[in-house]
Amino acid sequence: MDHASAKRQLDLLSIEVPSWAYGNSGTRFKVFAQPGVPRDPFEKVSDAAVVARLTGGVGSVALHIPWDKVDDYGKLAAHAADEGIALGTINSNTFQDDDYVLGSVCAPDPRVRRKAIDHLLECVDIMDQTGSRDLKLWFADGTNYPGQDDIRARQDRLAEALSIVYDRIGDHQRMVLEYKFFEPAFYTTDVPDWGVSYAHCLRLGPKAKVVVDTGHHAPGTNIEFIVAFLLREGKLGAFDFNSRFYADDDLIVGASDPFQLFRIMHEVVKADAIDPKADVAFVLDQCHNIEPKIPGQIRSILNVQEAVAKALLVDQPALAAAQAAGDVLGANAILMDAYDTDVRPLLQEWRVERGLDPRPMDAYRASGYAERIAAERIGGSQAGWGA
Ligand code: AFD
Ligand code: MN
Repeated sequence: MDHASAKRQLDLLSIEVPSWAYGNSGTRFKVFAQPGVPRDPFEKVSDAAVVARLTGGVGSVALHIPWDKVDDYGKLAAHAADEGIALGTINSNTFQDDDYVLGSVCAPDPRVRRKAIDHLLECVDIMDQTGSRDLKLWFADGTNYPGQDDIRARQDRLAEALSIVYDRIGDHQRMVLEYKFFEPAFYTTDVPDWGVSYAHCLRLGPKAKVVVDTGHHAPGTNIEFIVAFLLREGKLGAFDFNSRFYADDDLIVGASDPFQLFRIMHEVVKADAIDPKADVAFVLDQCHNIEPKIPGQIRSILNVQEAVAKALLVDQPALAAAQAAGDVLGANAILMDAYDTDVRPLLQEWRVERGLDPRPMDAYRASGYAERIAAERIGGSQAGWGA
């Protein structure tokens, strides 16, 4: 694709940032507090909007319930609109209540299962108020020891809960089911891989789709294969972008393996799925434990934009011809030519053409916003994981 066409495609790319990225976060060993961290969802939305205004590639901010519970979601949506960003995916949370010690929707106790289902239905009620399309379902459910519970029975419980929620969501809403191969459960996880998520979504119907969290695979997994397969099936609902070195590290997307991110986005571009009309949500799901929150999000958006720009530069006709001819090295070289292209000048041009500073990170540093929020956000209690 030529540069002008690539820029038009970049105009279409809309990434969703996570509200929880702006709050304090850490590992099970320590959560490091940072100055200026938001104290409520309104301040989180304001920080997300700063990233949106500087990068030009962010359309919405994902919420997490109960971390982002407010009395008036209409007021939060209006605040977001005033700041130039929309409210996006509603992330459910069935992993931080003592009742969920043996699972939530898959728990052996029907009372616990009902409590989890009621939470999911509450999230849909919130979606009706925020105008969100997607309900994110990630279940920490699983077991730690062989024999602890019945693997198939847990799938039956999961299917029953998903079916109840599916019947509740509206015609223009979706439920997106995320998988993760382990953690916090260590022996079985009830939605461990793309196949289980896909099978449940297939059974549920067209409003159920799979979420590919790039940090949720065993080392060495070919994620772009999963992405290509789900795109072909029309069942790729969303990404949760982050990167990992060893586990679900929730590091800055592209930081550990920019080539993998490029290969993933190459499949998305080839499927013409950058356009929001393709209904693939590009969501960041990260935690900036040691780096400043807003710059961490800006870097993440830049990494996704660079991977997409490289993928857009792949000479698709030449690639298809080389593949058809069985020209192994020729086809690989065509892909690598695009990956090896420094797209930063192209992106800087694109930003200037859109009236943005070509260097968003420098613009943020010069804005004084970090100093302002550190000075103003005194008192109250800083947002965190609620863990
Ligand atoms: C945790 C889970 C999962 C989920 C996210 C938001 O591992 O990735 O999407 O929380 O709820 O990171
Ligand atoms: Mn995720």
